[in-house]
Amino acid sequence: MNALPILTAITRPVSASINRCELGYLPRREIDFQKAAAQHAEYEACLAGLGLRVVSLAPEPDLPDAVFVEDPAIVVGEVAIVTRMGVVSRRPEAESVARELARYRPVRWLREPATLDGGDVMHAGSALYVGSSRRTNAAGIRQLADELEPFGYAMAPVEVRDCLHMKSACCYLGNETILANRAWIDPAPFRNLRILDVAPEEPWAANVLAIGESAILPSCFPATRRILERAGWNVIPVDVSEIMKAEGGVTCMSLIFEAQL
Ligand code: CIR
Repeated sequence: MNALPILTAITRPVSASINRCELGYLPRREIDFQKAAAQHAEYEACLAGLGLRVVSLAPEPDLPDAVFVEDPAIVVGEVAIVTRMGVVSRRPEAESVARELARYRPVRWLREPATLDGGDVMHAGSALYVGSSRRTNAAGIRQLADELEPFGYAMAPVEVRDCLHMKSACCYLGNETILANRAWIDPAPFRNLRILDVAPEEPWAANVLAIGESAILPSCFPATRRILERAGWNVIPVDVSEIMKAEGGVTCMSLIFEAQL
């Protein structure tokens, strides 16, 4: 008899070297490692509180961005795709993520000349929106399509500007709805979805992690919180101020998928 699938979140602790992280659009600011680690632990507790099984990978103290496990892989029901990340310094993060994913899915790898970060991929049912960004190139989008279209996923490319990843600009909330900052994306590919706009004074607020009716949102975005609550989401605010200095948000720190173990 098959066990019921369990919503699983792969995470990894903040690296002691996080102050050497990559940055795309933000100026470098000192990150308090202890505080970042504590905020990360709260984030994991929040996932566990929502009923997820949290699988924490071993730390990678010498890989500054290793906490951002969303970027090295895309996981769908049938397969896991290990990406070839857009910055060379991050590519060694993929090996350990792939090893863990191999417990749950067949694993496939993107190859040169593809570059693609998981932060540029948004699932909405069988539609996959993929941002064309400084980190994700046309070969990355094409190889991802070649891997996933045979399983029935439809790939829609999205132009991203002025931010690191597509999911800095828009995230899927469920119920055919996205939260978005339209200044940073071309909204045309989302015409079949309802768009909730972030509060204009909170351009960074679109990176939200929706799990069922709940939405994990950085606590520094109270106006967008009200917008989400009015639309019916149960918002769970988390303080990720130190993580945000590394240009990360709430989706970046986990890889979430259903697993049967
Ligand atoms: C980087 O520049 O790659 C990291 N400092 C931040 C990555 C954030 N990841 C994400 O939004 N998916």
